[in-house]
Amino acid sequence: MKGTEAFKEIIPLLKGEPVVHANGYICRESFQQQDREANFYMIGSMGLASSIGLGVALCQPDKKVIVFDGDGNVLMSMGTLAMIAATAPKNMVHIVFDNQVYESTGSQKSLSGTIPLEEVAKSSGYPMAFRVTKKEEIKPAFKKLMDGKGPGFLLIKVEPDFDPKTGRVTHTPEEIKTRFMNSMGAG
Ligand SMILES: Cc1ncc(C[n+]2csc(CCOP(=O)(O)OP(=O)(O)O)c2C)c(N)n1
Ligand SMILES: [Mg+2]
Repeated sequence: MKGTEAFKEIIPLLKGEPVVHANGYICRESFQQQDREANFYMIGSMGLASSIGLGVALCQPDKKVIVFDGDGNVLMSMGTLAMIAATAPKNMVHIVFDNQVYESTGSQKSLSGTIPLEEVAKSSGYPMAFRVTKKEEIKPAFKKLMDGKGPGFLLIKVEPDFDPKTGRVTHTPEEIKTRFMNSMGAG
């Protein structure tokens, strides 16, 4: 499946949950398909969506907190997988769009073709961690993670296909932070 198709499958499944986005195309594609107040876009720093998501999940234990991550982002902050597993927020769902490249910066190959990131998450101690490769598998896998006891990890294997013409997030970092906090009643 194409990366854009994976987003098309998953975005309609969202209700009001906070979703923390990794930088690059992850932010841009999600923003293009459906901008939401409850979307936090980490528009600059790579590797930090999972740490931010962990912080939100720990502070908002009554809400399901979702992270939309990229394979390059996960590889950059692999230690965060251990930190998430060790702090074990039951309400955290970590979703990785794995296109096996750093697509946002020119599709340089990442290591995720060789290193199964869901196995790394599982060995780190995520109680649920699995991969999907087909579009039809996304909905049931997402439901399983949302209904189960987290932290949960879903690796979605996708083909790189993002369009470089896809617009950038137009909100300022301050706007992103304020509306994200307001969406959770934390403003
Ligand atoms: C600390 C840091 N290093 C490098 C970059 C440049 N950069 C932005 S997005 C990106 C690639 C992200 O790869 P991945 O998470 O796989 O997402 P994809 O672009 O493939 O969707 C890189 C290298 C950055 N923004 N910050
Ligand atoms: Mg990638």
